[in-house]
Amino acid sequence: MALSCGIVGLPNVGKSTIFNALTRSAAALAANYPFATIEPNVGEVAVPDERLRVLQDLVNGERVVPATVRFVDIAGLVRGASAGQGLGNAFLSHIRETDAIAMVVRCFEDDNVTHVEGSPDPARDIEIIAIELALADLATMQRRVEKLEREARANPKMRPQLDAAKNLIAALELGKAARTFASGTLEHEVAAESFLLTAKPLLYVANIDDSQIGKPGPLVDAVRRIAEAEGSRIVVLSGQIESELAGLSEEEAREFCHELGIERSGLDDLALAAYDLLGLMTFLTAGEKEVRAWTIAKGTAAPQAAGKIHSDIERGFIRAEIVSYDDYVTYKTMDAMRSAGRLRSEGKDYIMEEGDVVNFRFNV
Ligand SMILES: Nc1nc2c(ncn2[C@@H]2O[C@H](COP(=O)(O)OP(=O)(O)O)[C@@H](O)[C@H]2O)c(=O)[nH]1
Ligand SMILES: [Mg+2]
Repeated sequence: MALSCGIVGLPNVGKSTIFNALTRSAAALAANYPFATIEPNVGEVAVPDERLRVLQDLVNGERVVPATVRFVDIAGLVRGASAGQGLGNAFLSHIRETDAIAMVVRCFEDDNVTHVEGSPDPARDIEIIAIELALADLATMQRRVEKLEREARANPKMRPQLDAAKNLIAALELGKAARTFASGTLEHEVAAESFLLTAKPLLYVANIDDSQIGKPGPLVDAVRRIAEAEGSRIVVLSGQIESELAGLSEEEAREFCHELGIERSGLDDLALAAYDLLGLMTFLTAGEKEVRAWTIAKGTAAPQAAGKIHSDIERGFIRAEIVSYDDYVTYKTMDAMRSAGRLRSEGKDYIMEEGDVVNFRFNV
């Protein structure tokens, strides 16, 4: 299963606008690749990668296939969701199925668009969502503690698990997210095993109006302060502008960005940030037929990376011939890379690095 990033937030903050722009621009930019929407609310989005075009020029590649990241548009969460308000637990279970969270925070003012709480207030709006997620996790952990207490009575070895679960409850009651426990701690492990919502990595999306482009107002500052305090990332974009950009050709979009004084679409920033948040990285293949970015989890070994291309390559793996992207661009031809000693031969224990350009050798 591909990892996915859920788009969450209060109703009417621009989640669907951003989701639709993401999937529409992906479809428009890569007409030769079946992106599109998998289900109405699940979309596969291209991860922008300048390196592909550079490699394409070098090897005279016919086409380019970018890496993708999967987004899920989740219906709005309201105050009381954990107690069944709105669609309540159905929303929460949709979030549970995702691997990371992009929380959209409304930073645009528009009297024509109702705000469920009256008017945008990022700190309060973020807190409402955070509290609902924490309350849902509390209920999960309370059931878990009951079970662990029975288990610990029969088997004292379960004691540390039980203690960790109780520590998680104490933290959640203080409004702290489970993700604040560092990886390597037992609390972190128990939280992941329990699929806690607040254990998922999170980034903030500040949805601004066009008047704030290039000069973000106090609402964005409020989101930024919260993100910084938590060590979370923030992406600032305008859902409305992005949905206009998504309908344009690449050329027109570049011109429009130029007029607005922005370098590129905020959606690119979002796709990149989500990719990183999910712990994903890219290796590259460069052939005449196709120059392609492949997605793997950080820390993946060469044979499993090969398996992304085809299970036969993983099964018959002999070695990986690798050049780093930078060397590829510097030396340009295989011969030059080889004589400069930049072409490495790596075995089955090699851990792939970002931007490795790879040719796998395998037995059929
Ligand atoms: N002014 C303004 N309106 C927006 C922006 N983004 C979304 N909207 C509007 O807000 C309303 C709710 O947006 P929607 O994406 O359906 O919100 P969701 O409930 O979070 O999925 C729609 O009428 C959008 O056109 C924005 O950046 N600026
Ligand atoms: Mg929506």
